[in-house]
Amino acid sequence: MAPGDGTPVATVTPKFPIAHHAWAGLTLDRPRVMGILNVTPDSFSDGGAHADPAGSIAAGLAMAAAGADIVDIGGESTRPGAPAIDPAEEIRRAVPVVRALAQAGVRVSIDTRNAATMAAALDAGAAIVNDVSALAHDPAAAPLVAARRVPIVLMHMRGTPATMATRATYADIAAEVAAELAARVAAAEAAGIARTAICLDPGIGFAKHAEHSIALLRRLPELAALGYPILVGVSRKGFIGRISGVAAPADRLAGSLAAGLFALARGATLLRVHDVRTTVEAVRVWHALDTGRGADSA
Ligand code: HH2
Repeated sequence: MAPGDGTPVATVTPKFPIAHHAWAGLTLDRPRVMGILNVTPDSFSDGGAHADPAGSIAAGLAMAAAGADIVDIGGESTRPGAPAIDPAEEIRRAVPVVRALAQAGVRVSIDTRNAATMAAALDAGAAIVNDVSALAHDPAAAPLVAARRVPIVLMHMRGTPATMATRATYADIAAEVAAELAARVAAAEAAGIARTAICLDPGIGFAKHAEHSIALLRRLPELAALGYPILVGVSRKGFIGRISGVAAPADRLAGSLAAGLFALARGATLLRVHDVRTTVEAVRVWHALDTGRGADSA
């Protein structure tokens, strides 16, 4: 299906009455919000904003207070073309922030492709691993996640952030992404990771041009049909800039909300976002309308 060809999107049915098992200690009977905390100098939308640990810790606490269910801490930028960094540097950036937020009672995920960083973050109190390579980058990662029995986000990507732009060729994007994610699920389960530990992510913007991200979001029900909770990260991404004409990533909140709510209506259960407070408000209203259960249940 070509994007923008006027093909109707998949039928929408309220999905939150259909309960998933809990994931990462979160019941999935309502949408959940993951706040993005990049402790990097070069992330695409907030690089350098949280360069010192004290500022990062304060920002993470503010996200939790604003209603984030998870705070996702990343010490390596995965923007298109970004170079890989040494895990020791990633650990140096991320782990003090992980430790402080975990000690404050925040549910923390560590956004990394490196097993050494996963181990250090888990030791410091992280509760979830978020791997944009779906455990393909580091052969030590899957055994580690299995041994630690922690929840894991398996995200779809091809190649590496440095090479992924050259791999964005699809004949049938939803079928190919579903098959490639299913292969990563099989590898994870073969390594001993429990089915209930797994959450899937379409990897919006990773080895995907704008038209691919749009087509994949429209066909998200086909990924949800794999039977795992779905996390979607659309916040401030390039396709939103392309559609809305907003060049500066930090100014893409309106488009990010529109795309996030669209994803929730088509099978996503968790949203990974920069703007936590506004997203939580929007999600509460959307959920009350979707279920008809009223504001008190949101
Ligand atoms: N997107 C980014 C990084 N990590 N993890 C998951 N599960 N899903 C995503 O869509 C995703 C992710 C890229 O966004 P950001 O963290 O804002 O920027 P950068 O990679 O430049 O740090």
